[in-house]
Amino acid sequence: MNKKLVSALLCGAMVLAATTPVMADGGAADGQKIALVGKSAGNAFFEIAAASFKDTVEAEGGEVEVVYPEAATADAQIKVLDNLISQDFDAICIAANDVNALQAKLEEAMDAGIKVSSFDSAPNKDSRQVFVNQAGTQQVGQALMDAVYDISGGEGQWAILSATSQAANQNAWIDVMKSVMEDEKYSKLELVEVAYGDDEPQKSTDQTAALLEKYPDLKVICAPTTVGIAAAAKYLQDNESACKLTGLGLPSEMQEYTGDDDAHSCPYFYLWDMQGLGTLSAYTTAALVKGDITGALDETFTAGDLGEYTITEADDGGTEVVLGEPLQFNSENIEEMAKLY
Ligand code: RAM
Repeated sequence: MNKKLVSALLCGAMVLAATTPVMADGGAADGQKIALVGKSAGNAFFEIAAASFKDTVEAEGGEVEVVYPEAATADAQIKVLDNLISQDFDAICIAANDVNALQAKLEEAMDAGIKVSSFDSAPNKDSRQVFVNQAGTQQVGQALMDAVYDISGGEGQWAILSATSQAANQNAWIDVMKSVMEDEKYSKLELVEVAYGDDEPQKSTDQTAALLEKYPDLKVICAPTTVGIAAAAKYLQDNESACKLTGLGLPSEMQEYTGDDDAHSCPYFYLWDMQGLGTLSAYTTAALVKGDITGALDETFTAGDLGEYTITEADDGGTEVVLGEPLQFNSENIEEMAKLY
């Protein structure tokens, strides 16, 4: 090599070294290409989780593509998956719009050597290697049922305003609520209807209005969806309804509706650590790609600053990693928490 060429190359290398951001060398996601698939577009819930997921993977040396289906359906997610499988992704982490309908497609992905994890909403146990559960399914269902009991005074009519009728996570929580309700303690509560707002604000508003019209004595609506609860909260509050609300919501979307007095439609509601959900999902997926875990029971791994996690058995017989407990948001903490998510 002649001298001029050597010095040009050296110079280029120096410029590159000076302009390339410092990457965590050998980070937990080093060189990995991961796709994150949400249930639907335009939902702040997925945007918040995706931002933490992306930040985590990038800080650990990998790349993330966040993809949303055209609609909150399994068919629309199958289209997305088809497209992802034809590219060179190391892993897909998905929040499922249906428990069983994605199985063939996710098995195809795994057969093609792509690691498959899920977060928020689990496809069945054969469709994934591991599920990142934001808060135990039982715990969420129990917390919601107890909130309905408490807010209603232990008796009267109540209804559920859910997301889509196929949503894997909402259906799992609703099943737990129904089984908790079999206990004698809840015998004076009557679940009159499970309505579906499809995680669309307008449809959720319309469904809330329809519930109030059909059941004028309705005491409580429980909406285990951030989109549904925000729409119902506004409708009930604007109409000064006597019907109260609880469920799962984002503090930032619920702040103006949360309070113990008549002026607010929602005394309290639940969710979980949203940034933690994105971060834990990222580390879990990266650990699958790295080969640190396979998704089998009792395996352990380190999720950065969140610490060490152990893979446990999920209710559906597959495996999961549980982030933590459901968190309650009420008039005391809503202002602080709304700043976070
Ligand atoms: C909506 C989605 C999501 C669910 C939350 C509580 O944003 O349906 O899957 O986890 O609500």
